[in-house]
Amino acid sequence: MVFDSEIDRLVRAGTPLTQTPPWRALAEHWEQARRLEMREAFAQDPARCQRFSVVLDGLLFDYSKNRVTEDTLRLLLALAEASGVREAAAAMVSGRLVNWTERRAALHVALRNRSNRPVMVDGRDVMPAVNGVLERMRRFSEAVRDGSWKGATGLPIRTVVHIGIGGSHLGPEMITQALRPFHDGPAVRFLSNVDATDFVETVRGLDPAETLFIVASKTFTTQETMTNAGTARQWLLDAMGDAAAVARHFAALSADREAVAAFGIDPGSMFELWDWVGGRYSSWSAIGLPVAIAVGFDRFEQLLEGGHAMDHHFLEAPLDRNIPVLMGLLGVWYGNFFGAASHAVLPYDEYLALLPSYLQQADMESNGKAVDRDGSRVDYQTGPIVWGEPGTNGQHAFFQLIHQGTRLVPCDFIGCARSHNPIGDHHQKLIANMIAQAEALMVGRTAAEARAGLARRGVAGDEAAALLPHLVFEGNRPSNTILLDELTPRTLGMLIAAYEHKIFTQGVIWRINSFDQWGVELGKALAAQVLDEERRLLAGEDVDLSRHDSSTAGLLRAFAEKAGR
Ligand code: G6Q
Repeated sequence: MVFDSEIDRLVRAGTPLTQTPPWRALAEHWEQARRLEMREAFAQDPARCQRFSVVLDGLLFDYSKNRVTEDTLRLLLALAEASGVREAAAAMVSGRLVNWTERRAALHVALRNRSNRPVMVDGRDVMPAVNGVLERMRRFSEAVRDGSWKGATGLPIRTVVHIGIGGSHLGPEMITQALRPFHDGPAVRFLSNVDATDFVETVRGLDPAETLFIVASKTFTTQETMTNAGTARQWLLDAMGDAAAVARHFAALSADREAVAAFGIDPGSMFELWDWVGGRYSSWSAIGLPVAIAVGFDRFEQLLEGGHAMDHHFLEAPLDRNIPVLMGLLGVWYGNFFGAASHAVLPYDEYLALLPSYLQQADMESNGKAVDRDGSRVDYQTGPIVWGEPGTNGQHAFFQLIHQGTRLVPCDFIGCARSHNPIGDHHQKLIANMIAQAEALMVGRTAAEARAGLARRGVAGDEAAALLPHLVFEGNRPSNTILLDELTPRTLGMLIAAYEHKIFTQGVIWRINSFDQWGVELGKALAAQVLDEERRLLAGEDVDLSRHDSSTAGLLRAFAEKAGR
């Protein structure tokens, strides 16, 4: 094992995690802390916001609207210490095999290591390779942007289509969309689903002679991506008629040089990533090429700088002032002690519309695990269900449940002080909504307040009594608010890295491997097997489906019958 914490030693000696002293202290404390009313805590301590917030470069993290006291934090921080969060972080950034089930390092920090300090993997510094690929990305993105990269007929590229899925898609698309105000390069579209509709709609209206496809796949074997890449190549060849055109219209982002060459992509247009870059942590690598093409390489570097600044903070700041550690601990507090099953991400910024689905993968694929570091089934909750939509839209949809439903849903509100589109009072309204929602979730509405409201409306007697229970809001619903000065490549980099380290912190506390994804691998293998059976059924063969349950076999036969008609 790459690090050995106090809790590891206790667990290995037979004490379950939830019976270790730091965990038990929290469980005991929870008995009274669960009764804490935030509204009273704020009334008693006018400095609560100041006490429970951290400012870092253009990012304010306010966690004062949480069901915590100084004691709660002290106990949560003790859990982080005893879990070895610091040691684990040091192990990760020094290239140790923190992804032990795949015998790999997890070095996304090296991709944004602007200090350039050596990072060793298997005794070799990876920084020269990282910087080499970045330099090639700079040259290539500049050539595509300034039109010196020509298509096969001599025309410059007007549209880039990025083909990838999962970790090779969600990050680049989310970042490209978030940085739209900075777009000054060719248009960028994203193609991910194996559903041909996605292909048809993505290339609709494009001229092949002015289109560049970027095939992003670390393994270069993923069914969806390779199918889309093959269809894109055919679409190009149908229009251009010359196989040589592929070299001018395709680039690849991958760890597999041979597979890229076999597909027919020029090695000069291949940008490498390495096995120590996890898919969902790969936007900082060559996988970020579409971002660099859209907004320019200098801005891509600013994104890396923001990530690097957050790495520095995560590694150096005391735990009680450490944004990702605090985010992680609050998640543990709600998930493991209050029983919250989900976590809502609510960006009040249209440019961050894809952040919830990006974080859904980052978090759920990383911490959706039920087996601990020693291979034992855990008997406590691990990663939450992450979901969300931008505000204010969400307010008119699912906020009802967060305010008055039976489930506790801790929320992250994310907004920016300055808008890229300061038109009229839109931005004031947007942010007023965000701040008001967080406040309303916390304060709720008491029966006395609801009664007073009814009286003001002239509703009294039996009618008021009947309505009253429906108008009461329990309140005491927790949220964090992250306020960025402005959405820039740098603050976006900080935000993403903060969430990455939050996820890591939680993985360490839950003693799980946040860097593997056997569930995804299973999906990849199963699809291949079933596809083979489906094809044979469609060809009219008599296929033995007895290995399947009757539902699966029945669905396969029904599909073949209906599709074959
Ligand atoms: C991410 C996962 C997964 C992966 C995709 C695409 O961490 O591993 O989402 O990114 O399955 O894989 P390829 O990049 O190999 O095509």
